[in-house]
Amino acid sequence: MDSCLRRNDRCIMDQSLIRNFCIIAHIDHGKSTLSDRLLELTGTIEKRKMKEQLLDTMDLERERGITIKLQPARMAYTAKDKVTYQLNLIDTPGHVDFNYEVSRSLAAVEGAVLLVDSTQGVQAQTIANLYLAIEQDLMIIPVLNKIDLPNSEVERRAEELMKLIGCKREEILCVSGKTGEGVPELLERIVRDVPPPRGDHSKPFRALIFDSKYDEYKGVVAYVRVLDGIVKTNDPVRFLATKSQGQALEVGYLKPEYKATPNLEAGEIGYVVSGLKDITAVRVGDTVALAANPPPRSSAPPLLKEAFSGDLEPPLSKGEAKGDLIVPLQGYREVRPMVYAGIFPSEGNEYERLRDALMKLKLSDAALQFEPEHSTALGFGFRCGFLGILHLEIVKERLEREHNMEIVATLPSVAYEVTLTNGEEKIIKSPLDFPDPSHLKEAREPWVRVDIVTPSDYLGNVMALVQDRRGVYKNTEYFDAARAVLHYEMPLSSVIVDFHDKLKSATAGYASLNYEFAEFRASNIIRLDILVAEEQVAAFATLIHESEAYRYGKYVVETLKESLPRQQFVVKIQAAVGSKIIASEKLSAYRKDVLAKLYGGDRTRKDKLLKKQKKGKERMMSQGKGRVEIPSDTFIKVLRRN
Ligand SMILES: Nc1nc2c(ncn2[C@@H]2O[C@H](COP(=O)(O)OP(=O)(O)OP(=O)(O)O)[C@@H](O)[C@H]2O)c(=O)[nH]1
Ligand SMILES: [Mg+2]
Repeated sequence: MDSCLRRNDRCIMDQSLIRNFCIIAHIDHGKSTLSDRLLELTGTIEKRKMKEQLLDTMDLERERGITIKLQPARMAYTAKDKVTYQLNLIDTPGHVDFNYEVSRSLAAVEGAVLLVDSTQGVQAQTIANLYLAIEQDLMIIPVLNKIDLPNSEVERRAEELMKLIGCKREEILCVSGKTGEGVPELLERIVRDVPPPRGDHSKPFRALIFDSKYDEYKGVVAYVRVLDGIVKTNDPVRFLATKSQGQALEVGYLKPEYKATPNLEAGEIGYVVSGLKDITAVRVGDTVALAANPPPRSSAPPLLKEAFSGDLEPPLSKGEAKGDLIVPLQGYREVRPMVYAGIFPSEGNEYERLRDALMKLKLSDAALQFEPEHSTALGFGFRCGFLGILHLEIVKERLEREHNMEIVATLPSVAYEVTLTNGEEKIIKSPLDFPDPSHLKEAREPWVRVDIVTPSDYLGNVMALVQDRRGVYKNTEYFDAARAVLHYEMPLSSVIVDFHDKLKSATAGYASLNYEFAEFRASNIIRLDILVAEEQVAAFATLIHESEAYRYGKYVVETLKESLPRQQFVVKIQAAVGSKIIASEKLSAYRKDVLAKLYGGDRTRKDKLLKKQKKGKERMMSQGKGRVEIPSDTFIKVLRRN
């Protein structure tokens, strides 16, 4: 690149030639496809190597057609002014469950391309992600996409965008990620409008870790945004919060594959291979500095604060680096999981392997949380926190695919706060930890603020659905007569499992949903147990609002009846609250036809065979074989609640 200045014999990247930006949007509005065109137009990827949604690098992303992880890519772009710029793009996911990826990406850049599908208009995550970008004080470039489609409504959607961000019509670009129309203009706009980074080359090196990854060959790789200074290959580095030391065995940028460079400098986005074997040494949100530059003694690195998805502190470029002393950047607050579920190895002796797999996975999935848990039925495993059901499914699949683990996941549940009669306060993440009602003074459940964007025609349906889920109406805002945003407060437990599906079917697929944590509120929570063949299935125990226990109990019992394989004996399936059975079904026995080979003969021979079969079954039951193995896909079926 011809953008290298020389100072003190060092090659210095002129920051005025760097542009760092994200693409943010509602799910499926075309972020990854637009990224393809940017990579293509800038010649970053050769035509013959181009494939659709190239930045969706995980198999799972390609199979499902959704982005799960943020993905940086560097491009060199020679603009109309004949100057070559370094563009650092980060493609982000649109699904609400991967929202933490978006907020971490936003902290690494100066600008955001806000993409809106011109056939769909502004949706719930358009608004949510826009607010995240505004909180970070980013330059926003509004773009309407998919203008090649016949049902694209550019002017109407432009009105929506103008209303949402208060921009002028001429500021909105119109593009097609499919055909590439309008994309050259977008590149020019990025160069013109996204502010260049303002780091200081002369200060000691410090960089924010916005993502990390476990690479089989390289070990732990940190994705960084350099704030100040420079790091060169083989420089000794230290991680301020974890206090670990390593060596920058390799530094470079992503294209999106690794491209090693001699150094990384102020303003750039790239990666540092730490050379550390310990997976816990590198943490997202931490600051990496040179080992020669210790933090000031008076201000030990602050612990990263607790927080909620999306709600994050800016990566303060305000933090001062005084002399040789490095002040840690104010990393990310940790995410607040929305749902918890137990994850256990199918084979009891695989606990250690599961722990190792979870730790490696956490490096590339910062929103995942876990702590050890023991269950009498399932043995040693982990209680894991997720941002939603899709997140849970993805983690489960990644454990199976990338780490070759066979696992059982318990029913997901939200966390509750309880106050015991002795005044003790507890957070309950597993139904089995819920206190006996006689010790319980108060239980509180999490509530969320919910935004639903819907065509006005379906307002009635949406309202009925939310009411059915204990929702509390707040207010409505209109984009125009035909589309509105409804604001509600709802218990999180009513939202996480199947609310999105139900909302889609109530609105012919048109409504979209976003939610964020509000607070814990006092609630009548009870524990519902499921018994199969009179034995409690720990993995099915669930905490639920009293008013929903009957309906839910009945649902689980019926689903189990449909999906459990038949046994050689009659299986009772029951839902119970304490000792009270509130729903019950019987799964009839699978009968081996012992008379099949019998032809002719008299009644006594038949009776004899049947008697023998009955005896056999009795003996089996008395030997404790009346137990029912529950296949893991049955758990998933119950969980899906279709
Ligand atoms: N006709 C047309 N289709 C498009 C355009 N852009 C994207 N698509 C299609 O829209 C679908 C979603 O595109 P993606 O690029 O995966 O969308 P995304 O925003 O990255 O999705 P997530 O990352 O999962 O949020 C794909 O089927 C694309 O082929 C466009 O400009 N025109
Ligand atoms: Mg995508």
